[in-house]
Amino acid sequence: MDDQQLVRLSKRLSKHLRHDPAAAGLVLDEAGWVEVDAVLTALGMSREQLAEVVARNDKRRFSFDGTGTRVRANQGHSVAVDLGLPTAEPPEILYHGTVAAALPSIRAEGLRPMRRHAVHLSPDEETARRVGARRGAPVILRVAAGRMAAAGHVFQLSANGVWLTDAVPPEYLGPAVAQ
Ligand code: HQG
Repeated sequence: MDDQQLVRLSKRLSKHLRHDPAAAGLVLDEAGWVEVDAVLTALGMSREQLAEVVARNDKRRFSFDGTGTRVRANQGHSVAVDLGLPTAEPPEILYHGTVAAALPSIRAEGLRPMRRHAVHLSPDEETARRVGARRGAPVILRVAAGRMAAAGHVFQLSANGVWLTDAVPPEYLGPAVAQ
């Protein structure tokens, strides 16, 4: 399939596997999984197309389970799911890409999950820059993840390399660096 179709199918999958399964008549289990056959029927795609979207997706947003009979989004949900990810020891520094307009509120209350389940943190500045750039001119905040973990904050690493945590209090945020 061409790149445009890949993006289109990926967006539809994201919508239904993260945010609105009911709109496609799908029901996610508590860990976010749904039967592949149900997805194919609901979204009108072939098994080969689904496999290609899962394999070629630029951010590896989706995974099949071990048997290949179920599929889920790796992170980014707004519906209630417990992905069951193990807790992981983060690197000393993680990064968060955002825009300048959000900074006053972020400085006051720290990073919050907003409409998602967890705050998403990036392992490197380039990834954070791209995340921030979705909303405008990106700025990057350094997050003292090592200090947070030492203070008892829990981190999880999604299957596609995104670090997840409940919230980042302002004292763990470094200066904002415009890109
Ligand atoms: C901001 C995409 C005001 C936060 C990306 C962000 C990522 C605050 C926005 C993944 C705030 C939330 C997640 C506060 C946080 N006051 N604004 N206290 N705390 N914010 O989309 O991190 O393509 O939910 O800075 O690439 O931008 O969907 O989070 O601007 O990996 O796979 O509130 O989503 O991946 O926005 O992005 P989001 P995010 P996908």
